[in-house]
Amino acid sequence: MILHVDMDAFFAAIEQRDRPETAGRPLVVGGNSKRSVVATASYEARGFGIHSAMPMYMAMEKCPHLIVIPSNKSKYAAVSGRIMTLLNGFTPLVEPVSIDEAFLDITGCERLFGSVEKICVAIKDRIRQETCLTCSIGASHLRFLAKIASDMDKPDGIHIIERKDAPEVIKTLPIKKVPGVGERAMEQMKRLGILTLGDISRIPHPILEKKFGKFATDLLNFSRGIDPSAIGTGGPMKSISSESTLESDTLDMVVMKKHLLAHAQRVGRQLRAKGLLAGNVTIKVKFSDFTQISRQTKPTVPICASTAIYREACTLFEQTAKDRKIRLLGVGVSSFSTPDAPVQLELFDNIDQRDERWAVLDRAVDRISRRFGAESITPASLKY
Ligand code: TTP
Ligand code: MG
Repeated sequence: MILHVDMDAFFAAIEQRDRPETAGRPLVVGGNSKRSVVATASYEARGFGIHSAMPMYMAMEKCPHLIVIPSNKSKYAAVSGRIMTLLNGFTPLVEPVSIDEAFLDITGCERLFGSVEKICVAIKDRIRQETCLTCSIGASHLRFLAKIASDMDKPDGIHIIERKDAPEVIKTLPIKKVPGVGERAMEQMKRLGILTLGDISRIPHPILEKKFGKFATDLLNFSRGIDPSAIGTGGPMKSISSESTLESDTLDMVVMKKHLLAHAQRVGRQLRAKGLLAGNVTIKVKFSDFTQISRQTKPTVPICASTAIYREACTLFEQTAKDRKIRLLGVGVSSFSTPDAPVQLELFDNIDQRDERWAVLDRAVDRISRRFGAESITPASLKY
């Protein structure tokens, strides 16, 4: 049995806990400048139609007495760490997937606790005692259904999808609830007449594959009640990203590339600090009308140099709409491997002298950054 534990209104709940006078009141976490967005909203604020990623000015319009608290990431990360440690007390098979959620494989624990429901209650009690926070838990024999289930009785809920009920849940599950189905996929799904996960089984595999690539196999498996992904305990990190809202919406390529470079550097620094290589580079672009796209590419070999990440990000960026004003830019990396993996040979076979020099430069810059702070050393100009 797999559990998915997801904290309720995580950042906002921590701030409400630490400021008792705000309990039960509409509160959001985020910057309070005109261009900030809401990181998350308390459930009281959600009652006013406020949600994550909403521009702050819009949130304030919807609720004039809204309490706005600046984000304190290190505090939230510390709480997250405590929660993950505590979950490890229930089973060693814990896979943290973001700052406020984790999968747990509790197969075999039922004998100790009595039933799945009792384990869920015990976990919720333990988290409440330790952190004074609530969470919601979903349970299913399938990982993807556990994630969907944790959202079904939010906040402070437990939702168990029994094995015998899974086929009916799958048949009627709105396709947008399936993890991995974003806005772009939704459009394609609509065109194919797919409204529920059950509808997937009607579509021939080659058509699904043409439209959704590798994801087609997951979709087909999910629709048949198969989810072979095990709970990975390798650690929380699946991707590293950095993004920011620009000071004003812009069409200026130089400004945008400066931002891409800054993000590529931040991401590269974190990647190298963890001794990892990235097999995927992603950019995220939000336009002035708030529509958003993300694009990804696979470098020919896994990379970790900031310049290489920047080059990939720039190529992706140049392929996207350049004639629309841009509001937000981000760069991310994923598909990690370590230099010890077999890919190493290929990596060094392919590396050219220029990349080697960049690697030396990166190492020097990383040393300076560690000593004097992340922003202490930045490039003076752009080559592009
Ligand atoms: P979520 O689990 O998506 O949201 P939540 O915990 O605030 O609310 P819910 O009860 O619906 O689970 O995200 C966890 C935290 O991640 C959230 O508290 C703040 C942060 N976050 C952002 O900073 N920006 C975002 O756009 C989202 C969705 C989350
Ligand atoms: Mg949450």
